[in-house]
Amino acid sequence: MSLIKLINLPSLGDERGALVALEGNKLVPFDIKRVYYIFGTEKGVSRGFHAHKQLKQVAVCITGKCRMTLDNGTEKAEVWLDSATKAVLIEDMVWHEMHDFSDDCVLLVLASELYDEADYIRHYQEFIVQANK
Ligand code: T46
Repeated sequence: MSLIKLINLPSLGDERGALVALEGNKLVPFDIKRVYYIFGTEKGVSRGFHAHKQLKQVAVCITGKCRMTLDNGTEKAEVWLDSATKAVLIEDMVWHEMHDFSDDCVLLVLASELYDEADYIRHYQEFIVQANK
C-alpha cells in the first residue's frame, strides 16, 4: 500500500461558498480526540521531524499550502497539501516533516489521541531502529 494515503474531502458547497465536514470514523478513520492547527509559520521554517508511536492523524491545509514528507523507515514520499479538499493520513510510526509553508498556510490536524509528549520519537536514528524492528 502507498505511503501517501490521501483522503478526498467532498465539498458540500453551494452558491454561497464551500463547506467541508470531517467526522470521526467516517472520512477520518479514527475517533477524533484532538484538533490543532498550525499557522503563521515563518518563511523558511520547517516543522515536524518526528514520528508517533501510536498516534494517527489527518492533516489538511484549509488555506495556503505546505509540502509534507513521509518516511516509514524503508520508503520516503512527499505530498503537497495545497487544497482544502485534500487531506493526508499520517499513520503511527511514520516520520513526517512539513516544509515550504506559504504565508497564508493554516494546517489543520485531527488526532486520534490527546497530546502526549511520550508518544513522540524525535530522533531520526531512534525512529529507524524502532521502525525496522
Ligand atoms: C505533528 C505535526 C503534524 C501541545 O502542547 N499540544 C498539542 O496538541 C500539540 C500538537 C503541541 N503542543 C506543544 C508541544 C510544543 O511545545 O506545542 C509545541 C509545538 O509542538 P511541536 O514542536 O511538536 O510542533 P510541530 O509543528 O513540529 O508538530 C506538530 C505536532 O506536534 C505533531 O504531533 O504530527 O505537527
